[in-house]
Amino acid sequence: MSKLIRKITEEEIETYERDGIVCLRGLFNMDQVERLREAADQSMTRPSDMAIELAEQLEAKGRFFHETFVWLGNDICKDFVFSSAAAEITAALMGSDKINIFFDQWLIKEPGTATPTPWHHDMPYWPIKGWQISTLWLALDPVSEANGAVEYIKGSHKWGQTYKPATFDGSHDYGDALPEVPDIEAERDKYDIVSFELEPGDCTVHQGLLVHAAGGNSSASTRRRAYVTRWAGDDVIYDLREGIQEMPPLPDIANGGPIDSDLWPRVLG
Ligand SMILES: O=C(O)CCC(=O)C(=O)O
Repeated sequence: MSKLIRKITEEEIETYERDGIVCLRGLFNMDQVERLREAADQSMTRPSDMAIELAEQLEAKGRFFHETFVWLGNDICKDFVFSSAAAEITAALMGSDKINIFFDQWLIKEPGTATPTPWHHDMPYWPIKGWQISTLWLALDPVSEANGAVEYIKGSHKWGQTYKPATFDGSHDYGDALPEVPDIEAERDKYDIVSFELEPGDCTVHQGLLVHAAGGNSSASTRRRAYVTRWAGDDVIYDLREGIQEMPPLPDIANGGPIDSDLWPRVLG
């Protein structure tokens, strides 16, 4: 039975395909938001091995909390991954029958955290290949430019270029095989940059090659808690190679084949 409270429209699908980013409002309710806020508190007080304190590592003020693969150890997140509308939303946008959860993630910037998220795109960090890869960025607080709304360059998923991953905290060496992301800040006018003011329960979905970044949280008291889920569709295959993001132990599956595994289970299809 569908978990969607309404259909994803043709216009939303077209926007996602054309721009690589679409904003969807009100598809998650406050009950879900409250539960995820509770899960965020649990993670922030008892972080897993996959947590990183990014501001602390940079010796910067505030707190930029980052944790991946939360659902593996948190029942609220596991329930969201398997029982919310998120998989159906991304299936509709990507035109995919099958959906695997790739991973989930906290990206939480507390008030007074100047640390930006650098311009980057997601695919080069990950040991997977394909077009049907998307991220659902769910706001658990009101989000505006002041507290770190994500900015996206419309259409950059179709530039036909893959860039070297930008290290968020300088702890990982991704090698020199790929070119650096252009200095977008120096020439912002050249790009079609979009961002969204969000209410709790609103989300954006972006394609895995879309170039994006975020400022710090300069607000005095508005937290910026985001619960981010990464989803893989029909055409995604395992692509184990040098220099990928740190992950839990990787599954024993054939390189070049489907990613179905305990780490990346099917949620739909
Ligand atoms: O939330 C942020 O600061 C960055 C978001 C991001 O990089 C992503 O969702 O892939």
